[in-house]
Amino acid sequence: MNAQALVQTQQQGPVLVVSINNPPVNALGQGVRAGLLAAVEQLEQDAALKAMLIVGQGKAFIAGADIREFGKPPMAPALPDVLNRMETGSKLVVAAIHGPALGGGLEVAMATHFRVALAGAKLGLPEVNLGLLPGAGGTQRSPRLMGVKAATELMLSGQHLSAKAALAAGLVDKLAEGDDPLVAGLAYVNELLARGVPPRRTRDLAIADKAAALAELDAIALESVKKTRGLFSPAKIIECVRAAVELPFEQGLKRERELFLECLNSPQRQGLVHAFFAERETAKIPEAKAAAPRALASIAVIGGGTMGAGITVSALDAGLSVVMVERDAESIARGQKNVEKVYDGLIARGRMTAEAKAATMARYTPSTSYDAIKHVDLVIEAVFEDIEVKKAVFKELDRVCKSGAVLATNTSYLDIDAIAAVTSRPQDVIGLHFFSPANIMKLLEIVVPSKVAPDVVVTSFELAKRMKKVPVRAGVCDGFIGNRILSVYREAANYVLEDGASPYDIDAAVRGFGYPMGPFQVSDLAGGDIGWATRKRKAATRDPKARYVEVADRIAERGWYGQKTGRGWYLYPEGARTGQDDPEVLAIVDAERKKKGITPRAFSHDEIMRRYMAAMVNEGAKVLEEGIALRPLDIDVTFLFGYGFPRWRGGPMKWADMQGLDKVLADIQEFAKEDALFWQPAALLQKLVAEGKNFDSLNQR
Ligand code: 3H9
Repeated sequence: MNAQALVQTQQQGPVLVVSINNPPVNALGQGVRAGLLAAVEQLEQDAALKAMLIVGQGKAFIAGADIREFGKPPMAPALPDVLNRMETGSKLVVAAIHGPALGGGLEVAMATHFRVALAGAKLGLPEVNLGLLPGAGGTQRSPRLMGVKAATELMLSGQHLSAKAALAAGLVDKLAEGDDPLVAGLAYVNELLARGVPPRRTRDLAIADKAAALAELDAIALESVKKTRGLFSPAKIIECVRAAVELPFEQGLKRERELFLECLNSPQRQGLVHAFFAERETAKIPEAKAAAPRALASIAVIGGGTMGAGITVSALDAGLSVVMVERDAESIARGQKNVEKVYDGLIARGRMTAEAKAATMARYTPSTSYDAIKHVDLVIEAVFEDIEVKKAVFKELDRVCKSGAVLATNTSYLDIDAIAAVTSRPQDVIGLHFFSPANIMKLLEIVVPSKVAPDVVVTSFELAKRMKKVPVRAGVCDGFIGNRILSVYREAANYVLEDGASPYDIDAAVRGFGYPMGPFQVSDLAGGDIGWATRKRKAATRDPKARYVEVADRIAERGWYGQKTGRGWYLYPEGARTGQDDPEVLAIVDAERKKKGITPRAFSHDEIMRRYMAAMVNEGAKVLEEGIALRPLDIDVTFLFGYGFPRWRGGPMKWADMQGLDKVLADIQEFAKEDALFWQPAALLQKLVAEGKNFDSLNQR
């Protein structure tokens, strides 16, 4: 046996044990496919062998096709061919599954003749998350094993099934005790051999009651169109299952291949695969090479408002102990209530038991005294967004916290260097920008001020990992990565508004691009008073030569803050969850245009988006140029996880690459003819275009 080989074979009596050895997750790269095919041939040719057992080494059975190969020229042997050869062979083939058996990995298992799973196995066909469909027979074999409805739902949702659920669904034949797939698998193969069980080929299984199956599929298709708006592969998955019902197996496979290639060549696949790797890449930061995390068992949260409570829930859910500090008895009681409200909601929806809540709350300590946090490893300040208030808190933290405690501020805009400067230990001070609701939103901007120690940065990434957040490293500037870029493309939207588009047109264009909501809807949801306060704060430093659109101020001055006040950009009559267009808002917009002598013109959705995206990408390039973001992918991940950017477009910088940076730059240069101050092209963007490079060339992978 060659210990280095990607596929290792070993004879155990009459059984050929085939062990996949391609860390970290045994992806089915070309070498693995070739090794598997060679093993199948060996099985056929060696008369002493009666059966084959497939197992995975390490933590996974097989996590699917090697995603890094997508978009590169195909390399033989193709997985569907390997699996067809294996399934139609004359001898018994069995899979013993532990850990993930996903995508192509589950397709391998479904093409074997029998499957045993260990506790901890995770089975699924998540190709849809990558803009794909199961392309190695998965769409044809899963309906034959599980039934049309369950198989289609598994493929459309991308969800993973536990071993127990997979047994109930018919995906596996047996559950086994223990944690060694080799032991469990050999026992099962030998039992099958002893009983003289012949190969049972999935392709030969019938789909029961085809008419009923097609009716079920129609119903699923109707639902799916609504749920997967804008996505390409779900409809293709449904088409494949239809082929599984209507066509003989081989023809169904052919149809699956055609549709798989359509998905593989789609821009959505490119965007989604980029998102997959980018979200795993952001945790790779320079500090990790030089430092280890500090101890992290107990934390304190200063402030029990919506943000403080959300952070507290995230920390409790991560298994940490939390001391929450508020200024008086009434405030701390409210803070505790805010935390309990989250858990009570889970209990009401049957997603938590009262006992589990009690056990979680046992790690929560409310206090009105800073002395209660002397012992904690990390503090997150989440008080009112005002630099003087925050500085006062940090002076207190500096006084009471133990030496080496990490002192973090949850701010969206403020200068963290200035906050660190009021303490005697700026090396311990960092920014942790959570997004609301903090217990749900995955993004965490980790904002690195100039004097912070590397191990504080690493500890913050460790906290993010424990909280199951997606961390992005950002530098200090007004708004960091996300809000800084937001403020610029939001302004571009205001210009389009003042020049002729209605807020409702702009929102529709942005939704048409794939966002769940447009910017004016978001403003109504967040509360128009928040943006108004920011604008007032920035008024003193605003460049008097810069164009400023006052429409939002006119709306806010009327007390129309959005959903919470019943009207904002939209009207929300009693009980309405979605807003209605408001003619009075249109009149306000019109009056502002008249005041400035602007004759409104028409904007197509395409032009609205060209401006919106050009502003986003241009500011993104400036953020990179200044080192505020480490790599373009950090900007992409910020927008995917914090700002509703459609995942299938991969993020704004990936979107720009896919458009062609020369096109984006040409747009910016064209818009600059109207307003050269706002539309100053980023030097980095110009440089990349001149060198014929794209943003991805800066994603050192
Ligand atoms: C498919 O199968 C198509 C077929 O139907 C058709 C064929 C014709 N390939 O997530 P982690 C890397 S489509 C290459 O941090 P975890 C990952 O990038 C595929 N690399 O660990 C990371 O690298 P690094 C369908 C992969 O324990 C490292 O492994 N399958 C692949 O939190 C560890 O990953 C899927 O969509 C891959 N397939 O989670 C499954 N998978 O260390 C995708 C992972 O350099 N994978 N890597 O950053 C997953 O869902 C999770 O990785 C898994 C482990 C649950 C397996």
